[in-house]
Amino acid sequence: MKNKFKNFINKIKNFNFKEYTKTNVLFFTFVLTSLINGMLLRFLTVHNYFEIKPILADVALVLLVGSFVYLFKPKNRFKYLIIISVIFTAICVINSLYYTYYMSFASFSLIAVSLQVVDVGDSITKNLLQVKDFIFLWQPIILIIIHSRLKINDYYNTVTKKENKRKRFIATLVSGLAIYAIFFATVTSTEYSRLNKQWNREFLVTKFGVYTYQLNDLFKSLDAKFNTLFGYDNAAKEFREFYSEKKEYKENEWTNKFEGKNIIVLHAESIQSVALNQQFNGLDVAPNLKKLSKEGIYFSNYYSQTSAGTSSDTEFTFSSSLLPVTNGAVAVSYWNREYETIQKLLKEKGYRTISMHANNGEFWNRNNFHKSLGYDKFYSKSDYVIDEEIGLGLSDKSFFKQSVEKLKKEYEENGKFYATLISLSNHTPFDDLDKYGEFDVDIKEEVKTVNENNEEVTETISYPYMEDTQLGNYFKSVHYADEAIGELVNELDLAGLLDNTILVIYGDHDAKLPKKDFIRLYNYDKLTNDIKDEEDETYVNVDYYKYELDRKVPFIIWSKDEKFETEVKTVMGMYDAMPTLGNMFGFKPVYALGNDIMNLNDNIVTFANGNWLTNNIYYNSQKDQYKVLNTDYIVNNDEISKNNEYSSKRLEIANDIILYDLIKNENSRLERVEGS
Ligand code: GP9
Ligand code: MN
Repeated sequence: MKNKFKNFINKIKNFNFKEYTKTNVLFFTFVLTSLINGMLLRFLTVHNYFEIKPILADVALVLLVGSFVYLFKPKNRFKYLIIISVIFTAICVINSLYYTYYMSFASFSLIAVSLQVVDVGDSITKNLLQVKDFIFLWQPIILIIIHSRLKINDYYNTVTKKENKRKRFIATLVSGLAIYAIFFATVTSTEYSRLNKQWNREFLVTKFGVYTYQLNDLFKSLDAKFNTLFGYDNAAKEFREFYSEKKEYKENEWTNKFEGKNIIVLHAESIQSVALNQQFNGLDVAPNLKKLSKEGIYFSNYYSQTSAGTSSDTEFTFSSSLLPVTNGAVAVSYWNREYETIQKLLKEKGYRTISMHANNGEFWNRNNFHKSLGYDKFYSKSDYVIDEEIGLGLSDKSFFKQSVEKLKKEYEENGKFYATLISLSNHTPFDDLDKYGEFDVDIKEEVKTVNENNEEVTETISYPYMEDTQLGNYFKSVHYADEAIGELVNELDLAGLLDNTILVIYGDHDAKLPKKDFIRLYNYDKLTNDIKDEEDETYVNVDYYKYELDRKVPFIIWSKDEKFETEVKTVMGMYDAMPTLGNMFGFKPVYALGNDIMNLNDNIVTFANGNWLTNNIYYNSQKDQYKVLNTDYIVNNDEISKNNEYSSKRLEIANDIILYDLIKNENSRLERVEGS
């Protein structure tokens, strides 16, 4: 044994590296280029520079996969390596593209959702395809060039004579395993747990590298399919325990206040709260929304909780008070489960439930998904005359006008209703500028000068400020969307549809705008037409937390009959809408994960990526760090871990309900038990 070990050490000592590389040119090129691409991807996405751990993981995996090349004859080795290279390159290209759009990484479980993204054709080509996403293609090209050079020099025949195939295979495989062992020895328990859960994908690529991440993702995605078959009992047990304590509904001044009234919900595409607070040259970006928010009940710290399913996730969470799945979109992959929704609970109270959206009914699988949410009728693109187009399709102004006519008819024929109108014009990439109408996002100033006739004249100077930025274009687009909302309110009023009706408006999610534009918005210096110096005492630092907090969206409840003039400042998520509305309209959800905000002074908003927010703390789950939002607030020791537990419990319960169809299955189990 001792001798064997000595021999082994001697072998390592005498190892002729030069000779080894010379006889493995193609393999070395493959390893090196794969590593460079893995690093490049991290540079371009998570800006993770030279961290050793993901490099170790990359080396280990590339060696392991590459080692099998030695089982092939030298002349066939190129074929094996080029196939693997193409796969590795595809992983990098797809993830780079995916990150540009979602700020996250691709997953096998998301294939169906990613195809939906391709459907947004226009915004993909204009917004997404960038040269940097295809830079990775150099790898297979280099491999092809080197291979043809080697062939010319009769390299492969020379190599065969010198090598021991089996030995090389085992040596490479063992090296890969050994490096993996070293790597895994440094993995912390948090990292293990996240690798197991697989939803914090940004974190995983940062720590494990893209190749190991993707391999783990493949196993996890297959595992999820298996789990649906096997993990049921455990999930059902957790579900029963979680809901065993009956939800207590405390009454408050809003209880049953709007019972029996019609409800019009406006799902306002990409409307972010920043737009409501913004003015240019004394003019509001969104004067109508601002007016409605002042007159109605305005929830000014409301956050969307979407995952990959964006618009559809918001529809899901708003309607069911459940969080979306973190792999895939409920609307696409899990629409055929049973959910408790606002629509269904109102139907029990005699409401007719209607949805309206002028896009293709297949988008986000709404044709099926809306039935599953409990809508009696879905009016989609084919029900509208496409007489004016902006961005993705029919303009909001035309959509609203036609929708009011339909709604009037519905009301006359079927009575009391719950109707959701999903707008479309304010969708990324906000570049239909000539259709939005005039709205300048510059700074205008009047200066008095003297002309050639010595007369005093007033001249207007313009400083470009937000002109020609994406955020500036967004404000122009919001200005149009807001004008359309103003027209909607008027048309509803003219049609007599505002009497005895409550209007509910929410921004469906943020508009994915670049951080650099927010830096300009807050720190513009008109004299230099540039950003203020960071040392300047008025400089606003747009860090991770500021950006995340700015992603909030408006939530407004408004009635023509009564002015509430109420602002609710407690932080709130999309999942709090159902219980809050339930209290006001007199329905009581059983499975809601959110809260009636009118009963709370503080709240926890759980985001799909594991981040959470209270009135005082924003917690960043990727970094396991947090920011205290009020300077005089002192964080209690247990608070972070308690809130982490609260959030992961809700993510887990929602995920299990969706995956295992627990509402349906557990209810039918109960019926069986009670019936027997
Ligand atoms: C598409 C519209 C936009 O019909 O609802 O969806 P999004 O891209 O925001 O998820
Ligand atoms: Mn949307």
